[in-house]
Amino acid sequence: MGVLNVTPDSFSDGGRFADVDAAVAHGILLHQQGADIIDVGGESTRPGAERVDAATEIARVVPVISRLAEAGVPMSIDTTRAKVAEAALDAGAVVINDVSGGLADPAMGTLAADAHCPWILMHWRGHSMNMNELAVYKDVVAEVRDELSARVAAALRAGVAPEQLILDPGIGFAKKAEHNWEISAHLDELIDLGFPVLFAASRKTYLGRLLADEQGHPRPVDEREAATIATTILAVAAGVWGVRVHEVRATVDAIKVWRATGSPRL
Ligand code: PMM
Repeated sequence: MGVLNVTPDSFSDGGRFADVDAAVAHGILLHQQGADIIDVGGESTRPGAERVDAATEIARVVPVISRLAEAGVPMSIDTTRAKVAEAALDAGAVVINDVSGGLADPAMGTLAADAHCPWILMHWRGHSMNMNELAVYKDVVAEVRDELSARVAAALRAGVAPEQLILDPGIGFAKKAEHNWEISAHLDELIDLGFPVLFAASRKTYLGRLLADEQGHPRPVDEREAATIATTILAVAAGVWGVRVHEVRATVDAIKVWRATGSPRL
């Protein structure tokens, strides 16, 4: 999955693709580089981000989705709002990527049930404004697994078929660095739930902290690529279904290396 944030303030690539032509060209490039799905988002979820209204989100994503659909590019819509997801599906998106796992908008379950499309349920505890306060766990892997299972149960109650669901541990969402590492080390426990798992660590803050310089300054966002690829490939080897990244070509190269060595489980 290649990331296409059509936002002026996104965490890692914000501002670069706010222009429709530039966003469409970048989406096509990521698809040509080997991304099976392009994840189009119109609201930043970086820590502390302010929310935008649904109309703004729709105005950002729909023109880009329509043009990419015409070009034959499969897309997911990265939103927590059913209204935005519906507009995106109408414009040609084929997957709902809901970082709130259905918690932010109760109408999302009904929409996914009616649309019969894949629905990515991410582990989430609250909007980006205050999510860092919610990063409190006794056993992060067990709690993420249990909270995701509760979201699965809610989705099924809304009439969604189990085959539609994809789970995501939500790296960096209400999680400190140690929680992200713990989840990375125990992805098998999420995969054991029996649903496809998506892993999305690309360029995130905890990688910048790991690579901080001697003065403690985090590594800048655009210099976290090698660390992104390392953690992404470890997740692939652990058996995840998909990975969400900004730099598709380098990730595809790394997956080719892993496959050439016989796809070993690490
Ligand atoms: N992370 C971001 C946005 N959307 N979707 C899923 N399913 N999982 C994630 O971890 C996720 C996401 C934030 O990262 P970005 O600002 O680099 O897009």
